[in-house]
Amino acid sequence: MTEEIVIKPGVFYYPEYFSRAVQEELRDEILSYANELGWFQPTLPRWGTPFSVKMLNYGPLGWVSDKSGYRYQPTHPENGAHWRPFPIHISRLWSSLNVGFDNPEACLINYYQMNSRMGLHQDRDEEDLSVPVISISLGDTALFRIGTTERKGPTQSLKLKSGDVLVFGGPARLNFHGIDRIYPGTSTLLPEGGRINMTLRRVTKSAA
Ligand code: MD3
Ligand code: FE
Repeated sequence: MTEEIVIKPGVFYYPEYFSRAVQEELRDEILSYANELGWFQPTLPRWGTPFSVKMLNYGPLGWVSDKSGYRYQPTHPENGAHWRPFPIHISRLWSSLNVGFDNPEACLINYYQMNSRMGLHQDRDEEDLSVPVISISLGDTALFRIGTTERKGPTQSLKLKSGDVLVFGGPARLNFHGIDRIYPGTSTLLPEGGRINMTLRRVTKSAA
């Protein structure tokens, strides 16, 4: 097993959880998937301003955002295709980390180019906020920031590298968080550079 570092209550960090070989398998799967379906461009509800991040999902439900709002749905918002099932290493991660809840239903893939950012936000579009969210980083290093349940609360920064895994649960599940910047040229994993983040989520109530 890999090292487990407790960042704060509810936040567990597993540096370089995935080997280079597994990272390459995940990369190849994601790039072939994006080649088939195309990334979608999420936009802010109401205004329609595009995010700087492109997205895709695996699993029965995927997170999408457009002019009508944020929601989970089984299909790609721009072409109606159903999301692919979870890659095996992703399903295995949930059971290996003994999350202790029903299986995840969504895996959101965020693709960051070198100038992409993600502002401080909370993840609260899921029905069951007692279930943790698991994040996997691939490609260039990112400066990640995590705060408290209040927007103005103190924050901590962490550099996320390719292969790192983070778990957010319990008291940290509703903490504000975001990506301040991507460090270009810090990884050779992605042929065009940038960073891919995957987040595994339970969307509906978990019985367990
Ligand atoms: C802390 N993604 O997709 S992953 C997101 O790197 C998102 O792409 C970032 O925030 C990224 O919503 C950060 C780490 C993460 C994910 C979910 C969390 C941190 C979290 C939920 C609660 C608290
Ligand atoms: Fe988030």
